[in-house]
Amino acid sequence: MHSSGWGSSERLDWASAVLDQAFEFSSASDYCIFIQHLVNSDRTVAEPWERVVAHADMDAFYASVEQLDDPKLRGRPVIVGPRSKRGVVLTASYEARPFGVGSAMPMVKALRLCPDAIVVPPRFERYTELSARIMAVFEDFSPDVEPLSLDEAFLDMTGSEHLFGPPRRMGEKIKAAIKEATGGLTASVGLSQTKYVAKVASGYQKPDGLTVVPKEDAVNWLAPQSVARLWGAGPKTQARLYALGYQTIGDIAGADLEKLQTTLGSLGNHLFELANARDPRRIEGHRVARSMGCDRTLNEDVSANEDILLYLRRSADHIARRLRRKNYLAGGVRVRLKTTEFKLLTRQCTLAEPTDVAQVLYAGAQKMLDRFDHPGPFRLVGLAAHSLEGADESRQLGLLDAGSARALEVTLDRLAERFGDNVIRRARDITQTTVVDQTPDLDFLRS
Ligand code: TTP
Ligand code: MG
Ligand code: MG
Repeated sequence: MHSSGWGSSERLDWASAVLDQAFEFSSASDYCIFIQHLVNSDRTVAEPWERVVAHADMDAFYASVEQLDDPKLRGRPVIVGPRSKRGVVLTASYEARPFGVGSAMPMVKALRLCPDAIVVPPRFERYTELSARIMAVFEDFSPDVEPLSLDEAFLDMTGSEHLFGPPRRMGEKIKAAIKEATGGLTASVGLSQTKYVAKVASGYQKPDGLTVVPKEDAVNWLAPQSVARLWGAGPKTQARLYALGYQTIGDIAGADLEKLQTTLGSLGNHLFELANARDPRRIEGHRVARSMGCDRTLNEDVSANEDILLYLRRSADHIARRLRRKNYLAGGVRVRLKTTEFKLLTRQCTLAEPTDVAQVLYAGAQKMLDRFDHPGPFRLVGLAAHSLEGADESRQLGLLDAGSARALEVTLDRLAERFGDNVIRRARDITQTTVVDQTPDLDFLRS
């Protein structure tokens, strides 16, 4: 699918071009300068890095999706967040950022800073859909992908030069593939030999950035940057570092380690290591999500058991399909109900056997529902599968009890894959369309 880096015919073309040009030089020193230039250029086949870590993060993700879907928003300051004045900004497009608008800022303040901004309410389902496409692109590039959120991931690219070329080419290819798969969204990518430096590098030239930091440059490259860029240095730690006279990462890299340890304990050691670009952490590509849930905020509050069960049934179908897609089994279920006073009530249980069958999740949820003693009404009905584990073959054999239900559900999965999730609806669901807001599938957020 991906074209390889340098083929042998390309190499021959290049070598003959070098020779052709070499004969044109009038002096030996011109020729030497030319060769030096080639050696330094990206086209030379450099020694592969011992480890290659890429970090990719979408630019102004939610806002860019809104601009992608609505051309009228392109080039304009866009704020994604609830229209309510009480809300906070989820993100802002790059056109709004020079005004100082950013994530987590109260909406009122954001609109004071940028009165011309267009506020767009979030569409989590759409972000989730694009996120899944982006993650699928990452998986085309590496078997070891560690997602950190809907819009970013680490990719272990070690040893893949023969497929994608040197690190800079890898980054270019990842960016181009994301753009193509999403219909035009941009990502910023950083590449280095460690996770920490790759992450800082992806943020270095946002938006649409590409920053490559070879191992030998990493310490010098980090040095002038603010201590705020150190992982694990939250606002409190930053204040302490400033008080101790440390402004930049270079100040920490050159600090007296004992002094750092006395004042900051083990965090001091951690920051010292990062500042010196040492970060041995591997990319954790195969961690399993802890839970997978589906909360539905309803247009009209519900009290009757049969209405609540309807939503639980739908959520069970949805979650079980995701479990099967990701090859997970759930060890338990959790039901959440939110009262009209916004009080969140939770009941959870462990299942007799881990499962990925909707009918079993639903049966568990039904039992949990009996344990709530609040009469309602409720504004939110949520179901989650918890205690997830990878489904290996031996566990599958234990699913015999629910075997026929599972077989039916797998058949429905295939239909849904071919014709879309909405092709199959339970008869009762067809008349019900009262969900106003559904939380995004955060399957990628593996903690
Ligand atoms: P980020 O990657 O942190 O931000 P971003 O993609 O909007 O912008 P940047 O170019 O700086 O990476 O977060 C990804 C999405 O997650 C973001 O578009 C909206 C959402 N988000 C929130 O809902 N609340 C928050 O506080 C943050 C930081 C992000
Ligand atoms: Mg982002
Ligand atoms: Mg991000």
